[in-house]
Amino acid sequence: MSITFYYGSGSPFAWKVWLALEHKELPYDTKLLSFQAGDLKKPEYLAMNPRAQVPVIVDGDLQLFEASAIVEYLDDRYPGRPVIGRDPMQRAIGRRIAAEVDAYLFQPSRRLFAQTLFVPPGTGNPEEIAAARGEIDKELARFDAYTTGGYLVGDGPTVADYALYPMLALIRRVEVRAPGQGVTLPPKLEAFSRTIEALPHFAKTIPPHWKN
Ligand SMILES: N[C@@H](CCC(=O)N[C@@H](CS)C(=O)NCC(=O)O)C(=O)O
Repeated sequence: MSITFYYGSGSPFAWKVWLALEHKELPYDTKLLSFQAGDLKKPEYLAMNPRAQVPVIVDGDLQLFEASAIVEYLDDRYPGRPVIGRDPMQRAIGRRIAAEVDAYLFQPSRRLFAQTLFVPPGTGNPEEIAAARGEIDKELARFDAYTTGGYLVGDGPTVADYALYPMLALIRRVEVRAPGQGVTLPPKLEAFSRTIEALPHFAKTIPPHWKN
């Protein structure tokens, strides 16, 4: 039976799960939900995720939300092509970096996105934008120290890469959509982004509305 993957275009958390599904070469169907159309607030969706967020997967009797829990489940349930890492030390470090993305990089990023990507052009609060950019810069310096431009843990992609890359891609997109208000990635994180984008399964996971 195939997994059903509910996602929203451009959600970094959904993107993490999508990269993991592809990495593990699992069969899955996608359900693209529209934030604007209120798909996440519909009763049938709230029954799967009362927090009204993407991603969700359905696998047999299991309905699961929270991206990190989903990735953990996929590796437990389908151990082939592990995505968390190969040995206990790699697994611990991969989980730690993924947790750091969620806990520390996402917070200022979400504030920058709110003032640049999700408001009419030029209407974001300049002080809020400046503060968020400063905090993102500090966080990026930390993540930059984790990479030489290749994978974050070991010699292949893991959950650490699949957590960090989508957040970096969104951060980069701010400068494209709101020139002058974005953040420049440090060189090693730029190289890291190229490493992930070179993965054979990467192109399939690009947010659909970014291709237009
Ligand atoms: N901790 C959650 C975060 C999920 C989340 O924040 N999803 C956002 C999109 S990035 C969402 O669905 N927001 C609902 C909305 O904007 O209406 C996870 O890891 O899955």
